[in-house]
Amino acid sequence: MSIAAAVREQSPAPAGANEAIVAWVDEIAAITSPDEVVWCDGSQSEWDALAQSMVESGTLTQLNPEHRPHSFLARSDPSDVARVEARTFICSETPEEAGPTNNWRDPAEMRSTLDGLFQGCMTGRTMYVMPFSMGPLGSPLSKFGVQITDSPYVVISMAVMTRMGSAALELIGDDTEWVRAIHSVGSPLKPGQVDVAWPCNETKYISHFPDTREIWSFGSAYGGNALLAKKSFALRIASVIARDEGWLAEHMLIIKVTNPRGRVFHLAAAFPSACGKTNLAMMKATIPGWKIETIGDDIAWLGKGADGRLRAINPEAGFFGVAPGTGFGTNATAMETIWGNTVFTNVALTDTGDVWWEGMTDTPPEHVIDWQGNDWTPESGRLAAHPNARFTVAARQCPSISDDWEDPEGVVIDAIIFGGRRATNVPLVLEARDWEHGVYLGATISSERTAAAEGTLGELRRDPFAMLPFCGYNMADHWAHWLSVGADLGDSVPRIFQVNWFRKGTDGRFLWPGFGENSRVIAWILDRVDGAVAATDSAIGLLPAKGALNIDGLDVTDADMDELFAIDKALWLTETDSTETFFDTFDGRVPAGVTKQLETLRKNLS
Ligand code: OXD
Ligand code: MN
Repeated sequence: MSIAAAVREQSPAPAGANEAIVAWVDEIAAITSPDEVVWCDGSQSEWDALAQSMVESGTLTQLNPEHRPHSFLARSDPSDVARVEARTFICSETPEEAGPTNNWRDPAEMRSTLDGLFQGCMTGRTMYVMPFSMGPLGSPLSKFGVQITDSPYVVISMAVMTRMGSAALELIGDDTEWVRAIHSVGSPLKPGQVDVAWPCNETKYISHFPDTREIWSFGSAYGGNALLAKKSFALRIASVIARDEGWLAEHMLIIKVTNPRGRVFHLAAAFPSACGKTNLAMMKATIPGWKIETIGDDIAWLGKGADGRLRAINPEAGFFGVAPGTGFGTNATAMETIWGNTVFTNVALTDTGDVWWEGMTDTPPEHVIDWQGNDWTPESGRLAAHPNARFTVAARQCPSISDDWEDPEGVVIDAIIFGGRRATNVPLVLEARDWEHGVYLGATISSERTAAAEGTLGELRRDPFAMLPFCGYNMADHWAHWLSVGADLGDSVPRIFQVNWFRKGTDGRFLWPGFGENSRVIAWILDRVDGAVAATDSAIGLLPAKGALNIDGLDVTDADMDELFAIDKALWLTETDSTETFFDTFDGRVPAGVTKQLETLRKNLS
């Protein structure tokens, strides 16, 4: 009997399971040689049993239920703490299809490398099969995937982050497309070998095959490297599917906003990593009468609805949020969300069995166990939580979750926002003149790598559409695709805006208070959509007319307001040169609609 058949005899596929999935699972089991195959049903009892077994094996620590009910702490291997962009590959037929912003590998070469690595890589371990839906079960906008993994930590995380289990499997029929995702920590066990708390491998490959809609991930159990539904499927592979099918898979949060007149809007917003996206997704408005509710904090799938308007769903079911910096002062909603039923990774453990991280409280505890399991005091001179420490929690637990967050038709998007972290040039808020100009704003999103000295431009980290590490095909083609989606939407395209919470004065100080006060900017944006406030044209786009942005009660001087919107033409011209150099890296593939915007900007500035 073949290994695969023997394994199947031990743990048969659920009755009625899609035959193609069953055959594929057998095929992967034959390559990876697990001791056992388990088909996940996504039930609470399955989750609890896995969590309990990881408490027993030392992978998880159960937190004190008095403080944090039904919650756990995982400490990763210190070498496995974040997404590894340098080990993330797009294996399209040609390097041009992947484009200059991706690591390309020849698919045949990569397959041969992976064949070697995956051979027997699950020996001594259990192989879990996780069918899942990205997007609400049964929504016409949802897509299916099946992930195989040998990490129970990945199973309990995927169960929070996606709709995973029997209900998803039942919906995958013979004609349903599904994405194949194979993950291994790459750490086979010899007979009798004692496992470590966080198995992983120094060698890491996060490989994507866009043509066959496949993901192969080896060597890491952390976040986006291992929870393959998230960045790998919902962005890299989905962006290719979206290009082929005429929709958009974007690194965007989605919020619902109600204005004081009771009108409801929906906004999608793209920000590079570490620009406060979760804060905006869960923001409490500081101006009276405005209400913000959460639909998604990281990824949006957008497409033209039957009504001809751009509609969006959040394909995820949970939040994988960065813990450090999250506190009742900065994001009270996130703190309320993680009251319990949460898996924490690489945060500190307090003496009373709760979690702590930098920024959670103003005063640090006197003693904790740090993310590496060592004693820590405020005098230790190092961080108690890893800067990329995370919480994994169900979206439905968020007190600001919107009642339409699982609308199977998606919500109508009224405005799109592009943000970055810019000390110079980019004003607090700017409205695009039209869709093409908006696509230019998306294509030129960037963050300043180094602090700008007075009158200079800091070095720009280009992050077009905040998709730099997440676009599964040539970024310039992604811009062309945005242009064609806009053309297809015609007059019903949403308005596009750019925001920058991080502009600094010549004295190096942040000019804008940020956090909840950003709701004032959201209010201006939606008042524009509502036709309630004026804008003035400028060289770079439409700016709030004097007095149109509500700063009542804010401690921002008139001089700071002027600086927040100042246009230094010389500095802007330097930026257009930098943009041209960036566009040149795409070897003539940047669409004319985008290069034309650069010419217009230069003309306006000179
Ligand atoms: C994330 C990221 O983890 O964008 O969401 O890096
Ligand atoms: Mn993200």
